[in-house]
Amino acid sequence: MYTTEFDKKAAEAALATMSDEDAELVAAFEARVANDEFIEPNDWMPDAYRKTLTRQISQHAHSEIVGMLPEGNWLTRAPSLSRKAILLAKIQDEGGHGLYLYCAAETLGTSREEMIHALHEGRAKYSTIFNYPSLNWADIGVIGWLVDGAAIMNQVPLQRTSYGPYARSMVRICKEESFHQRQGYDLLLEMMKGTPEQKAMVQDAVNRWWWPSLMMFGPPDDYSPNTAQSIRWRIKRDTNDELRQKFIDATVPQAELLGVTLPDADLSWNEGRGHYDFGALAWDEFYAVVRGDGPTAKERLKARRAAWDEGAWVREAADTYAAKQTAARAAA
Ligand code: FAQ
Repeated sequence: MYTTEFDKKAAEAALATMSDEDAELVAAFEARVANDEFIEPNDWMPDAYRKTLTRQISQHAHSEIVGMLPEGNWLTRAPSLSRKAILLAKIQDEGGHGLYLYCAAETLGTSREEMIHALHEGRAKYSTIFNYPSLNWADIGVIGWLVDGAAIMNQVPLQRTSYGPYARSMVRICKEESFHQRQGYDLLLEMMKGTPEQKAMVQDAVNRWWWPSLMMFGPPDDYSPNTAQSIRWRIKRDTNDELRQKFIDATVPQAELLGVTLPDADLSWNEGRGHYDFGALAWDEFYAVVRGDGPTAKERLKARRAAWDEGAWVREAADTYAAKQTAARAAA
């Protein structure tokens, strides 16, 4: 199944049994990747490349779709019409991102339906971040600032990922994520001009979302089974730890401008490294959330399964309409 961990032993075994023709195909493929050419759907590619891309892109698509839920929770309670309109537009953008990404993943040979079933059956992962609850209105600002901020840091380099459809989908997604981050930061700036209670809400939201946002970048490089091969195939352009560090370096000055404290006593500028040092992440918590034990994991999957069931009539109507159109064209 495409959601299983990249199997290095199987890849080695496959290499051992490779014919001369296969070895030539692999060499030509690797030369194209090394030359920064895009690999397109009909091009030859190693099975492991197809498998890990399908895994990553589908996980990314699921994250966008599940990621609509924590913000959707606040749509009916937005404090003004304009904040509601902005939030609605953002959530719709996330839905669009999911759809581009499912399309990109489908070009690798797995149907959207199969991917969605894997999500609903708990076989496919989605980002750990969306298994945390959104408890107050400031969470909406912090999701934009930190969660979209982390997503952008990870996704800007993916505009140069080696698989053409994934790279192209990232161009528009990154533009929209950039707007999302600004709207979140703007919302927080506004709240920080408000009452002591509003400022406390922002600080509380930052305290809860900071560490989970850092976990979005995935496990440390030494414990990341996929990174080395994905960097070699230019699926990933930077490692998990490199992106996490870049995100922290970019975010600390934004926190200072906003007037909030990041909840890490070990956070300090290291002149020698030219980077911020930071405290240890709770990796046990990360792995527990990846396994499906996140605070809102059951609620999220329940909501996604319900949306699928409740949308059955729309899919049936669309299929019936498409069949009628095909029949009409055939009769013409
Ligand atoms: N959560 O070997 P690695 C967003 C899994 S979009 C859950 O390091 P890899 C927009 C990983 O899949 C956010 N699982 O894996 C938005 C792998 O699973 P395996 C999503 C995680 O793939 C904003 C295993 O652990 N973004 O936020 C996580 O090389 C606001 C080992 O890890 C993307 O998906 C995690 N955090 O690197 C929407 C970006 N981290 O092999 C709404 C594209 C790792 O057991 C509101 N993806 N795992 O099946 C990537 O760049 C990569 O897939 C990484 C993980 C960096 C996430």
